[in-house]
Amino acid sequence: MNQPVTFHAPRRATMPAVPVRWTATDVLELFELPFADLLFRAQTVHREHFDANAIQLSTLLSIKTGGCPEDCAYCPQAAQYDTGVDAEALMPLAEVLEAAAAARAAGATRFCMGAAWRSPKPRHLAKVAEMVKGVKALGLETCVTLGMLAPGQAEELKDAGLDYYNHNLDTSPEFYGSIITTRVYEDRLETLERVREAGVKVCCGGIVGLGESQADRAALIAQLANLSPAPESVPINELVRVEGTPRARQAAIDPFEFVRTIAVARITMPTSMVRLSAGRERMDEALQALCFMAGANSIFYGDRLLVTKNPQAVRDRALLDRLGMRSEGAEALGA
Ligand code: SAM
Ligand code: DTB
Ligand code: SF4
Repeated sequence: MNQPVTFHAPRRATMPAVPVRWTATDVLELFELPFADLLFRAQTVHREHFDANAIQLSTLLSIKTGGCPEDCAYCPQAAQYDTGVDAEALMPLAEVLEAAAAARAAGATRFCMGAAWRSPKPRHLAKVAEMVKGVKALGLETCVTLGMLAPGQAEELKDAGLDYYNHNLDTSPEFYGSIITTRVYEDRLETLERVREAGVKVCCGGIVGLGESQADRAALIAQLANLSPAPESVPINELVRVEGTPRARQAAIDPFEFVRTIAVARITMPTSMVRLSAGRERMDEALQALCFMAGANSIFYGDRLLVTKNPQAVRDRALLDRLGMRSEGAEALGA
């Protein structure tokens, strides 16, 4: 990594209308740049497309917790791991709307509802559609993450007013089988296609620190960047190591490597929102500031992610304030 690295531009198409394709090797070359050069490139790209001092705030709510039949090795909500997370029923509409109103009052602009399902049943989807309608009526952007979608389900959500569907690729195609065996990469890509075809915006990212190699991280970013178009939102999660999951004892990733992943996502997906997602609870403020300098321009905001902790909202507001950064919904910052 100390060797000077020649950067090869991605194989740009000659016709401007054809989107840029990134090979995993192109992306790996970005990862291998000296840290300061990589950050400079990421910042340059970031400032071409965004206000570098603005951060978007999304609040998460687990509307259906635990008892999931899938075997994602990182997930505290998988029924087969003993993590102390009990299976609950789908949350009543009124409770969801109460949480959404509180999130809006605290300054969030997007409300993301997550369910621990492999895929939603039709009767469940109808209830989630009601939640989407209600949250949208509060003036918030809406996002849901419900697992794999069957034909027609993305359209049903779109009709209810859904803005974004979150469905992560999580890791590289090559490493995927070591993390999840109950569904394949193709399944994930198929759901993403259904979401796109329904006219719902795509929120799709991954997890860093699962034990994958740098080449795997590069391959994940290449997969995301080559989606056509690239996802509008790209959550980059650091693994939250939860007792009882197969990845509970995973060694933590080098913090600079995490920052590199953010920077590479920013460079390869210049107009996407890149979200510094799970894992902030264990990051100090300097590291989070580096992530913002690398091009992250969104965070999960609120004291909880789905079932694990997130930094307290009051601390996040203080951090943004110290950095002279503004959030969308900044008028609520003093609240
Ligand atoms: N069940 C649905 C699915 O898997 O698509 C939706 C909810 S699932 C919890 C949403 C995402 O949360 C996963 O794709 C994964 O990227 C992320 N996630 C879950 N557990 C995590 C953990 N321990 N650390 C970091 N990210 C995690
Ligand atoms: C995403 O990429 N990260 C969020 C959201 N999309 C749904 C979930 C993070 C979950 C972290 C562990 C937990 O609290 O369950
Ligand atoms: Fe289930 Fe989603 Fe957790 Fe996988 S990540 S076990 S699909 S809730």
